[in-house]
Amino acid sequence: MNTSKQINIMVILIFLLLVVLGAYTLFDPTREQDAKAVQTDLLAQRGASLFATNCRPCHGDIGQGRVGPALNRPELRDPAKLNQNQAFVGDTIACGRVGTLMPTWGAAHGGPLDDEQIRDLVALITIDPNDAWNTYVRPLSEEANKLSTPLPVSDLLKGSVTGSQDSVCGQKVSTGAAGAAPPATPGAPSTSLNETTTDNKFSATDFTVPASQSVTLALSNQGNAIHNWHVTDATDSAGKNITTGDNGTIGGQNANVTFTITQTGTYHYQCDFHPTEMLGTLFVLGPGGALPSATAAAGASATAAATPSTTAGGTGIATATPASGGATATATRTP
Ligand code: HEC
Ligand SMILES: [Cu+2]
Repeated sequence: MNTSKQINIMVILIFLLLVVLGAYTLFDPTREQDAKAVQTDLLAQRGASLFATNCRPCHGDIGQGRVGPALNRPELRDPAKLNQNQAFVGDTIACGRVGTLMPTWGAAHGGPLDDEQIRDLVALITIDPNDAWNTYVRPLSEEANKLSTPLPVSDLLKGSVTGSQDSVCGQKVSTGAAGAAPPATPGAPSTSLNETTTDNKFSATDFTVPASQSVTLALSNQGNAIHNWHVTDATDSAGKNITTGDNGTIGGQNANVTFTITQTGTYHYQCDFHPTEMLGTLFVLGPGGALPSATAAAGASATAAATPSTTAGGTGIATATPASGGATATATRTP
C-alpha cells in the first residue's frame, strides 16, 4: 500500500467521522428535549406525592379545589406564561397567603418544604406533564384517603389549620372593613335573586325581598376560590339556616337556596369563606313595601311609602342606590 492511498483512506475516514458527528449534533437537540421531558415528569411525580400528603385536604383530590382554589386550572399551565406562572405559584407556595387558610410552606419562611420540593409542586401545577393530575395525583390521593380522610370543609374553616397572620414575604395583613356591609337602601322587592361570586366579591351587595313569600337565590360562582351565600341574622320560616351550603360552592359551579322570611327587617349576608370581604344587606319588606320603623331611614318613620325612598336624609350615603326602574327587574347588579 503506498502512502497516497493511505492518505486517501484517512481523508475518507475523517470525512465519515465528520458526517457522523454532524448527524449526532443534528439529533442531539431532540435527545436533550427527551431528557428534559423525563426530568419534568420526575419532578411532577414527586410533586404529586407532596400534593397528596400536604395539599389535598384544601385543594381537592386532583387539585379541583375545595376550601382553596382549583390548582388544575389550564391557565396555570399556559405555556405562553410559563415563567410568570412559575414565579406566581412558587411565591404563593413558599410564602402562603397572609390572612387566609393558605399556609406558608417555604423553609426559608419557617415552613416545612425546601426549595426542591417547592420546585416539584410548581412543575406539577404549571406544566402538568402526562396529565399528571390524573395519572399521578389521583391514585396517590386515593391511597392517602384510605389512611386519613381530609377534615370536613366546615372544620377546616374553623381555623384548626390556619395560614400565617404575619407579614411573610412583605405581604400586608388585610385589616378588612370587618363586619360592615356596604351602605344600601331597599329597592323593588323580588322573589328571584341572582348572585355572582368572583374572588373575593359579591356582584350584588344588597337585595330586597318581600316578607312571607318564597324567595330563591341562585348563586353562580365564577371565581376560582370557594364561596357561599349565607344570611347571618335571620332564619327561614321553617327554622332552617339560610345558606347555599356550609361546604361552599367551588369555582365554576352553581347553587340555589329557597327561603321565606316572615319578619320584615334589614338583615345581613356574607360569604362564610371571606367574611370580611364579602358582605351584603338583605331588606325584607312588608306588604306596603314597609320596613319596621327602627330600620327605616332615620326620623320620619311611620310614613314609609310604597316605593322605598332613596333620598331619605339621615347619613346621606346613597351610593349603592338600587336600580329604580321597572318593578320586575331581578336583583342582579354588576358592579
Ligand atoms: C389549610 C388549607 C390549605 C392547604 C393545606 C394548602 N392550601 Fe393552598 N390555598 C389555600 C387557600 C384558602 C388559598 C386561597 C388564598 C386566597 O384567598 O388568596 C390557597 C391558594 C393557593 C395557591 C394560589 C392559587 C391561585 O390561583 O391564586 C396555590 C398555588 C396553592 N394554594 C398551592 C398549595 C400547595 C402546593 C399546597 C400544599 C403544599 C397548599 N396550597 C396547601 C388553602 C390551603
Ligand atoms: Cu367567598
